[in-house]
Amino acid sequence: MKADYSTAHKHCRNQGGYLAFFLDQKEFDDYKLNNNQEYIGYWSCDHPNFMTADGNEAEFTNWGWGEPNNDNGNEVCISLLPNGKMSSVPCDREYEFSCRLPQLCLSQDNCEEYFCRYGNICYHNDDVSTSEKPKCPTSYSGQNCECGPIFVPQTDEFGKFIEADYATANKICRRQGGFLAFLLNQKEHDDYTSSVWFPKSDTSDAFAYGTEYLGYHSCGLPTFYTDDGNEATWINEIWAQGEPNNRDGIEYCVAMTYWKEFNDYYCDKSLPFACRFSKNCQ
Ligand SMILES: [Ca+2]
Ligand SMILES: [Ca+2]
Repeated sequence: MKADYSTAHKHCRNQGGYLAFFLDQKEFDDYKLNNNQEYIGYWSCDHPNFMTADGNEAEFTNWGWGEPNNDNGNEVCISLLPNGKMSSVPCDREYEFSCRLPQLCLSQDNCEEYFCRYGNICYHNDDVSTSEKPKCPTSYSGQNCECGPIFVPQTDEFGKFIEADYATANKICRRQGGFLAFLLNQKEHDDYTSSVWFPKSDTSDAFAYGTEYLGYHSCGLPTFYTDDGNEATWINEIWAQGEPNNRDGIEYCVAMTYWKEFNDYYCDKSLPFACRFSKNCQ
């Protein structure tokens, strides 16, 4: 099957997995190369840095000579060639692809050589037909997924809000086991806006449209994704009037407005942010 990147990504997400990506050399060596050029699960909001399709910083890459070259400035995706080399490519071409699918695990022991992560799931790159979707939405826990996320504004040791660009903010949350705060519904939005508050002294237009970063990115693709790699759907209920307008063609990230609505926004500003964590419901 051939598809553009967005379609391929969605196909894998519908099975509870991601387009194939590789955490290390071992995973890459285990991967069965295709006879044709294929999409793999990486994209870039800020060349030459790439992230994996689940929103983590890409730590393993195997670039071909001269890559990633970002030809024509729109090579946001990565393809894998039959010789095992990676090259940056546009996302609207049609290539073959494989999914990285989950198997349920209780601990790292159940995963053998693979990784147990995100809600007790082993990830590997085989074509497993017995895959199961994670039981609860991201950051939800409890017997009946009744325990929702908490949102924690990030401060330094003096209690001052940390301000960072999108990629750095994303990384800071990931390193603590959370996500840059994204909101899945009106209730989460209410919880977020009542528990997270970034006081403002400047309400000028330029400022009011970017009060804090939220955990969404498009990287130039036609839809926005939450930072756990799912297509963002509720986001369409909360855009500020006239947004998303993709100003200058590079508003690949999302910020909150002063009026608590969403605005697609530049990724390289310095803004405060909150992280989304699972609650401990023991
Ligand atoms: Ca290229
Ligand atoms: Ca905008």
